[in-house]
Amino acid sequence: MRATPSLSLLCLPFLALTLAGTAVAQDGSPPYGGGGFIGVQGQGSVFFSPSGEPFRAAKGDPYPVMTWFNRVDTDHDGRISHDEFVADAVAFFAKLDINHDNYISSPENTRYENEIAPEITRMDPRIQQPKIIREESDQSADQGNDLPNGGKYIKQILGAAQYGLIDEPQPIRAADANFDFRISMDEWLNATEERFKLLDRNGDGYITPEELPKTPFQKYLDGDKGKKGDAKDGDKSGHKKKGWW
Ligand SMILES: [Ca+2]
Ligand SMILES: [Ca+2]
Ligand SMILES: [Ca+2]
Repeated sequence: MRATPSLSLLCLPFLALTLAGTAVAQDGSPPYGGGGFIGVQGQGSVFFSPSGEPFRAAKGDPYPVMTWFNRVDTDHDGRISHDEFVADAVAFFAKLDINHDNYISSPENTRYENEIAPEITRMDPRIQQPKIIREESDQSADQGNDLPNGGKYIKQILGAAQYGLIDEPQPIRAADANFDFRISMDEWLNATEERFKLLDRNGDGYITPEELPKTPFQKYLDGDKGKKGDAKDGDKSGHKKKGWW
């Protein structure tokens, strides 16, 4: 079931997230981290770590993906080892687990959505959404034919995925493998393992800066600067994007 995290982790959790987002928008609670929140007004930039931790940067400052990277790379060898990656994930779990019972409970997750990562409850209009609809489900076939769009699916970039390396709109909920609305440490470590595997593209046990895909928001920033057209004929040129979007 966890073999295809980009999909299986995605659908269910986000339904609940959407509801939560409605509540957030209404109460207008103040942002976490004092003024770093970019919202839809477009101040600064934000990066979401694979564990769902936001890193924010002021407008004009470098995109904060390397802020995360360098913090995780505790031995400063320029790459993130498996252990470093896990340590970072566990540290973030501890930040979320307010009552230290080794679970991220539903209220603790709500706090995450409302206070720590309010960006994930909104759709950032600057993110370029895919028009369609990859046909990557062809292999697993069957399921497609009954769908209204003829087996293709529209996969929007939502939540934390807008600012992240992995297509997980809500990285906390995504770890809830047994759907009991709380995240055990085991679930968290399993999700962390999957994330490491996704990001360590060449499988050598390290994540290097070169391996990191650009986040959708980062692509927006690049496009804003350089206006390079984003691969209309990418398929023909054989420059097929590797990865999950
Ligand atoms: Ca390292
Ligand atoms: Ca807890
Ligand atoms: Ca669970």
